[in-house]
Amino acid sequence: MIRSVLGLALASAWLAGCTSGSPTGLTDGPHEPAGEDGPVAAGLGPRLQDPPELVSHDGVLKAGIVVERRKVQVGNRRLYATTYNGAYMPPTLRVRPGDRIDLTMTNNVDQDTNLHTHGLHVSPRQPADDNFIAIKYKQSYHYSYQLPRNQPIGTYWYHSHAGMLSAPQVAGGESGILIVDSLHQYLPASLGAITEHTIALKDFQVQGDSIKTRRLSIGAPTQRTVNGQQNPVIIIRPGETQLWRLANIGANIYYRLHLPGTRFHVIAQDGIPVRRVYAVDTLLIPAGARFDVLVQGGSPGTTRLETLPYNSGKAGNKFPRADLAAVVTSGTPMTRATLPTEFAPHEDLTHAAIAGRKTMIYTENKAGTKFFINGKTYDPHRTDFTSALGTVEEWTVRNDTDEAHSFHVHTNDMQLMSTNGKAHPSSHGWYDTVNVPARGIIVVRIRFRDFTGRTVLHCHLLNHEDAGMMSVLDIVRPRPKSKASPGNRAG
Ligand SMILES: [Cu+2]
Repeated sequence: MIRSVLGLALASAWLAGCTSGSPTGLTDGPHEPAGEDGPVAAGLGPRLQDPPELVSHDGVLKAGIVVERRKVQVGNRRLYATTYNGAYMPPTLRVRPGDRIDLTMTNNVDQDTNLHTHGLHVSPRQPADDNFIAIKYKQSYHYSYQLPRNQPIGTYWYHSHAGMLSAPQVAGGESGILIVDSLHQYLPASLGAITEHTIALKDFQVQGDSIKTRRLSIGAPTQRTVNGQQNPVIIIRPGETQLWRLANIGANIYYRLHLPGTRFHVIAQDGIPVRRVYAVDTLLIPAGARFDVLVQGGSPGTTRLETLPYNSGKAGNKFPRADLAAVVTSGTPMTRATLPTEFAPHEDLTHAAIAGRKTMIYTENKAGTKFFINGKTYDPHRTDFTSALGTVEEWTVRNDTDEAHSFHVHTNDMQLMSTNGKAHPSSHGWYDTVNVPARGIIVVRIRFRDFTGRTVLHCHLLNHEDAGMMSVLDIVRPRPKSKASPGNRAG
């Protein structure tokens, strides 16, 4: 039932015999070329291990996810974690548009849980992406997610969305990567054999012999990992182009990614391919967000993939700089590929007819213990917003607090129109998780496609979500217009 790809065995072989080490003291001096199976340069950590994969076959991915508390390898330590299938970094689910995911989740932890397929355009109703489900201790739930043919292609993730318990469960380990294939269809033929890496960012705090899950403080020192490894080594040849799937699948913190000497060429955001590729030196990645990027190897040497300091505001947190991975450029140089510019087609809602407008106002109490949308904390039994299937709405999210939050909506992606009044380029406008700066305003547009049902929108700093910053959205069939009205689309 559970299949894993050959890459796992290879990656495990890499780890054997490698000692974990700190990259502190790295120099930019010459390194021994690291061939396909040669050792990584002395003093560096283990080679980056992509997570094992469960891959769909003949249109179906059958998977079992068991939630259990176990002592596992987490970075350079062994700690108790709430694991999926016994690992801090669980298998990547790899599917294609139109596939069905049949997934049985079994809960062996004495706390309700459930599963959210973050970013997937699937039904918010049972047995699919219904985040109101509570899987009790020792019970199983059979999820079945039918991906539509128009499911955008890129990097997604799955995680616990348990009521008021998302932060402790995701921080404890309950998150993994989900990939919709294949971005290759948009890449030029010269990049057909491109090396691809998942760079899943998870962080943990420690309490005794466990990952800390209770009374989590967003600003407390935290250990950042990549695919569950501490400072792994990524190897790239001079001139080589690689596809990196950058995904912040932790509970609460921000990353501001930087790779000295190289730019990130963004080809997809939150699993949605961009219309036009753009290049940046740094990428702000709020909790929950993903960027698929192309990077190109420079001159031989070693550098660091790092997160730069980020200050989320007076009432927020100062996240310090940290090393994430060592990037070793070595081996036979390759001819630098010309990167694509025009990438994938996507709808632009700039000139769409707007059927409704809504405003969501973020506030919080002084103590930072309660968080509100339009003055209310989350109540799963209350419906806060209603939208009609098939229509486009414009939403304004106003952050009346002195710290950054993020805005995430389930079921449908959104086009970011502006941040703080500054228009956002429509050539790369689509997201499922958008940062909302302290005292800032974002405007987004959403088309409600394909699915009706109750779903949610919320801040994806999960401490905030658990403390109230979440609302229920009901997507309903539009009221039938009079018979004389032409063009009334049946929902
Ligand atoms: Cu928040």
